[in-house]
Amino acid sequence: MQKSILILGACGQIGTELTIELRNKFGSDNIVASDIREGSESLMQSGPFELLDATNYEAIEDVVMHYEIDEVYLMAAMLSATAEKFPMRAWNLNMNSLFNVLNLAKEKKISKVFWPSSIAVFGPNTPKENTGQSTIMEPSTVYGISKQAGERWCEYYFKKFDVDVRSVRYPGLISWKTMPGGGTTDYAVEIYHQALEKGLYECFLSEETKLPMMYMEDAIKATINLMESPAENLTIRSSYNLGSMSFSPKEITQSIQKHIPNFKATYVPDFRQQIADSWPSSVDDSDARKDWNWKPNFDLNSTTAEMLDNLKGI
Ligand code: AKB
Repeated sequence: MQKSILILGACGQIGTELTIELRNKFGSDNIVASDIREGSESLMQSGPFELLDATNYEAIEDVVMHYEIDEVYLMAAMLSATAEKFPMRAWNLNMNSLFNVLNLAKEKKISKVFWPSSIAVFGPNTPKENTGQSTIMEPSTVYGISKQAGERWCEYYFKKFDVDVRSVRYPGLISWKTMPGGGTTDYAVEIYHQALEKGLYECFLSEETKLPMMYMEDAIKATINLMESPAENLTIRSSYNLGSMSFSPKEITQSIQKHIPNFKATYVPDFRQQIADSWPSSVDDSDARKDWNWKPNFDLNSTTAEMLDNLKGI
């Protein structure tokens, strides 16, 4: 079946690769990329592109009507570290953009929504290892509070208004095509760039801080698989835990040293340490595995090999 998809926040770390993959899968003309700013030439020229503010309901509605959009992937958000600096801007962006797409679906102007949640929904009182789907949450960051509230609203719109909304709690995402911006897990991308450029990296988290992480190819696969799964298989309409690997800055350093033996990392924790300390070390994603056959392909060492290989070629 042919369908049209709109991606909000298409120029960001996830949006860029999601746009490429959806264009490969469903045909470039059917995938409308949009962002508040312009992105890479290849993204803007490989299919339709619109400058669009995800907090502007009327503007999104115009694009949805113009392209006869069926599904919206809302990838625009302010991440954890930046959100601590601009709490109200983060809250307004993260919540208003979500209400905009949920309300478009409630009005039956679109038929399906993808919205990303995060491991940030968990907090300091959450059990750290193999963190369950439903457990103590109590997020302590602005970003986490917005993601937790968003999850509640997604489930509410599903139950009350029959909105087909789907979501995963992304861990830290590692990619080479587009840099992340403003997150606490960004060190796990920066470290590869600095290892190749300088052979040295000053990490803003302590060496033992273990967090759940995932290679972007797995994250994109999970996102599209969830969206393509039959609705009747899905038992969770807040957001699915999604796991792959967990490692600390020390472990990623050791993995890089297998390729670049002289690489050195130093550790100078800043305000992001407290955010990282409030998040789980690993998550239990058995619901995603059971409901829609989730299974990651990449571990730390295969991620390192891919990252270094691809970054060398740029
Ligand atoms: C962040 O660090 O803020 C994000 C996330 C884990 O959601 N990468």
